[in-house]
Amino acid sequence: MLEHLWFPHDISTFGPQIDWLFILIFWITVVVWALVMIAMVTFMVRYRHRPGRKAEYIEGNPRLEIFWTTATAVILIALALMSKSTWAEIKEHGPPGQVFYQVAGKQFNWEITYPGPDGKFGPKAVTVENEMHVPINQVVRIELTSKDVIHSFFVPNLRLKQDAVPGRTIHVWFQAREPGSYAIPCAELCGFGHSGMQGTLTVESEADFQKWLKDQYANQQ
Ligand SMILES: [Cu+2]
Repeated sequence: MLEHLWFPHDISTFGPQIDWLFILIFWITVVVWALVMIAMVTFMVRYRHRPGRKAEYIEGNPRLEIFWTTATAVILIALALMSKSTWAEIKEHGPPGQVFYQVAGKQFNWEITYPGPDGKFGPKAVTVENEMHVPINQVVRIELTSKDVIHSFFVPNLRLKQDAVPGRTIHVWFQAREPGSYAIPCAELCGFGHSGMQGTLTVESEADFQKWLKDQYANQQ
């Protein structure tokens, strides 16, 4: 029951790195929150109004201020260094692609274009709305764009989220490790139909994927 309060099931090769960073930042935040709450309650009790006691004027404590500013800076810099390699792998390079798609957000659908049997995004390419099929364990590379406003391509089970921006093509990649059906909601408020903008990612065997793709080519003609 409690698993619904935590992360959706991770099927991405880079998912464990993202989850690890998230949990690390989460617990740092929990500890800081607890310390702030303890300090606040302590001060509320200690400095509460008592008849006859005179208020004191405190000018500040430079040593304490230097301490918490430095501690915050050290935590931020450490987190930046620790997340650098994950960011570089997901957003900058990553492995070479095996399957290539073009995805465009538009009010209020995901348009997924599969290359034609010739492997090109030419006249034989097929465009399907909201249905993304990928072969399992293969590196999928997507050229992501938008036809109207800003959308966000979000696959929670893949730990993948990227804005789709009109006039720009942004590359994203992923490698799905488990077969199944997963939601692709739009994660950027894009208009009145935003809440209903959702595609489906189907991760399946290479044979099932090829069969499905062949059907799409046949439907196109
Ligand atoms: Cu949207």
